[in-house]
Amino acid sequence: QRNQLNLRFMATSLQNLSDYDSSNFIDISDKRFGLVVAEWNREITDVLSAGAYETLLKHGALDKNIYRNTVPGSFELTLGAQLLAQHEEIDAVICLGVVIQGETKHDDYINHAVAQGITHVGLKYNKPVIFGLVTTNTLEQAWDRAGGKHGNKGVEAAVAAIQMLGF
Ligand code: DLZ
Repeated sequence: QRNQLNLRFMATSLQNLSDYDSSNFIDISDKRFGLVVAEWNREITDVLSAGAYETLLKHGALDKNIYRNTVPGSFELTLGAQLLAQHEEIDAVICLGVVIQGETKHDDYINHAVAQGITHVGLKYNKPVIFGLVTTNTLEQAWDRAGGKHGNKGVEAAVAAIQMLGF
């Protein structure tokens, strides 16, 4: 049984962020999405943003219903999410950022603040607010999750939003 558990863990930990099953997706052609994208590590967050945007379009969202906004860094994702989520016409918010570990614990503080903050926003407005934060030790690991060997976290975040709209 232990081996089975280990195998299951490995399968989960190696899951490609861009692999998903869309067979039970709802119609999202009338849904409005807010994207909040951190400008810190912008080359990477642009790729996450493109992944999320293209995934929404691929599954039926209309370009005019996707509102993309930037914030300076990941710490500001929470307020950006709230400013979008408070609008009744927004159905789901997708937060995208890249936080790389440095010499200090800044990454821990930012990651925890964003996780708690956007959880709060989602519960306050009763709508999906998705945690599309890449949190890695190195830039290379971040690129691996932005169109690299582990897929694209932006794609995963968009899929999570669609799935939660169908909940
Ligand atoms: C200050 C800072 C640092 C050191 N590192 C990152 C990072 O890796 N990723 C990121 O998105 N933002 C970082 N920031 C900026 C903070 O998120 C925030 O924008 C500033 O502290 C201003 O509140």
